[in-house]
Amino acid sequence: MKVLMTGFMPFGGESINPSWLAVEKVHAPEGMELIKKELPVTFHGARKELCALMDEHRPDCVICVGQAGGRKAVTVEYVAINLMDGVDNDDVCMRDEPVEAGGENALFSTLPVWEMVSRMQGKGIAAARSLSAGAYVCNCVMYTALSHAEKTGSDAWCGFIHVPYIPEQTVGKEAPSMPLDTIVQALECTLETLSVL
Ligand code: PCA
Repeated sequence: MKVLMTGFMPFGGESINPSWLAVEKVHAPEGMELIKKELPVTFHGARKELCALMDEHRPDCVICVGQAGGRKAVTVEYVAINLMDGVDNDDVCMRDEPVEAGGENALFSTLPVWEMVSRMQGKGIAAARSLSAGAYVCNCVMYTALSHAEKTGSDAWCGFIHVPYIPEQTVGKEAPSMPLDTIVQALECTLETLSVL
């Protein structure tokens, strides 16, 4: 099985993004080929790069990972919406724009969401399903992965995982955090879930 796992560059004034720091440290289970990439926090750039990666590698599964500062748990996203809102790292400002004009309003994750959440919880990791990936670049990337798989006739499972801040990001902030190694373990749980399906 071939899995594409992506993380993101820093954004929003942060100097690190735990999503990429964690993805970098993830080990794949025996027999799994794991391709890792860091995506830019830009609506257009991230979409373009993700589609190119899916075309080049033809993965069986695409797991995109991003930071959701303020969340207490690793959250496996359930649904992506056809909406972009926010200012990205290229200073592109989206207001009420569709990810894809004429596309479905929402696309559901094709990952085994509940199985992934319960495997993480079984290891004692704070994990939950989430019903909203927001309307920023992470949601855009999740929507793009699902839509691109559908359009290219790929049966790759695609979805998104949001991770909390790591402790060094919360100095002087009232925000929850999770150690990087726990986030890495949570991401390894997602791969283990796939390998036992
Ligand atoms: N989190 C942002 C974009 C990049 C990231 O790591 C989001 O939740 O949309």
